[in-house]
Amino acid sequence: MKEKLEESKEEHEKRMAWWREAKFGMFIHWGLYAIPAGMWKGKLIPGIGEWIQFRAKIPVKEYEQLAKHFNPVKFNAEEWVKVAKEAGMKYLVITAKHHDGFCMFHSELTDYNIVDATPFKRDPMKELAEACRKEGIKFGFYYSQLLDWHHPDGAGNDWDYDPNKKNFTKYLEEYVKPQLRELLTNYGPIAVIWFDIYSPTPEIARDLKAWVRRFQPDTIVSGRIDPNRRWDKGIGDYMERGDNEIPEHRIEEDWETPGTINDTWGFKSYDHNWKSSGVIIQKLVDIVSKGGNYLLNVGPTAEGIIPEPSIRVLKEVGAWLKKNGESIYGTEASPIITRPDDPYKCTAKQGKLYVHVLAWPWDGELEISGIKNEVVKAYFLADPDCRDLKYKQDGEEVKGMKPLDPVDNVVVLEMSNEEWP
Ligand code: JFZ
Repeated sequence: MKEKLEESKEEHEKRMAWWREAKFGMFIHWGLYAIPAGMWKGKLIPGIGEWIQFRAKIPVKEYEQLAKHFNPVKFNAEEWVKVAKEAGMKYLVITAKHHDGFCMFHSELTDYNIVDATPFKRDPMKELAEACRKEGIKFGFYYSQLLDWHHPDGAGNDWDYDPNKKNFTKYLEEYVKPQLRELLTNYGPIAVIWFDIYSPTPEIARDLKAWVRRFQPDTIVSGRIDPNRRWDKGIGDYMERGDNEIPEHRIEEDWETPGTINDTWGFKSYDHNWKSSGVIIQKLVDIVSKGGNYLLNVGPTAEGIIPEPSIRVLKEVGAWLKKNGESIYGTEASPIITRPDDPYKCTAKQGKLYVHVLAWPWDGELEISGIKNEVVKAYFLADPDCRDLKYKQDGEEVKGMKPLDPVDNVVVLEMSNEEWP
């Protein structure tokens, strides 16, 4: 049966309010693929870790065996949620079912789930939902609605199943929808359902969205519910960018960049290409200055541990946010147009312009243009005493300020009145 959906702009605005304030969330890719961790039968399998079954064309019967060995005894929901909270993240989205089809939650629809098929026998989604509620972090599920390499009628696995014999409608009606019902009724309030690449048709996308609304009208639906990659308003509640992709300019519509700290989503034992916390902070600032959110991934191990290099980076980002969070959370995109090679990016709140100086000019003096108001005070946001920074204003130009921090010196310019920005 097809769901009907009509909803007002007000309902949409209300649903998006927390998300627009939040700016920064934790993505978690966790599943059976954490066991091979990028290696199959002694071979390094190139590409992102969670795609190993596809890349190595592992037969379902073989891949399934991994479940018997999945026993993440070191998993601790409270610890994970604390890592997110300490990092300054406001929401958490975790893979309930990725493309490999293995369910990381207890499902009545299949035994291929963490409670029934593994020695672990616990439902980590229950524990995480609970821990998030306790810590005030919004909780959401990633759910692969199109690709399912395990289900005979799901898309993507043509090495085990004949694509001509697949019945996608059956998979959708008798599997995907009932599973979404489980996710939306057994785990308390669900902040986001993060559908991924891509619903086959606009009709199916709309139907899935209405199905989500039926159980939890406040749940935000990701942009990849749309049939195609799109950079305009589609069927989802916001636009999802490509992985790690940041647009060149400010975008008015709500959008999010999903990002990795190294080069994989699911854990890979030999991916050590970690971005530094400085790079992550600058990406966060870039994204927020253009009006977007940053959903930053961690890929826990098969033992249930978030890799130490990720934790270190997240701690450092969190420490920076503790001092400079005012310039991120609840801000608006930059009222000033900056070019990619400008040494600063901006965010704004009423009467305040936050100038994130990403690379202090070599001559040591910062010059900002496009200031359409009189500046009455300048100071570093990280300075608890808000000591005055020296500057000169000449029309729309503010010049002469000197640096403090090697990564991002957030300078606050307070305006004489609140009409701009
Ligand atoms: C998808 C998944 O296939 C992948 O495993 C991971 O979960 C990631 C977050 O999302 O991969 C994509 C989807 C879209 C683009 C790139 C990778 N894109 O639009 O550029």
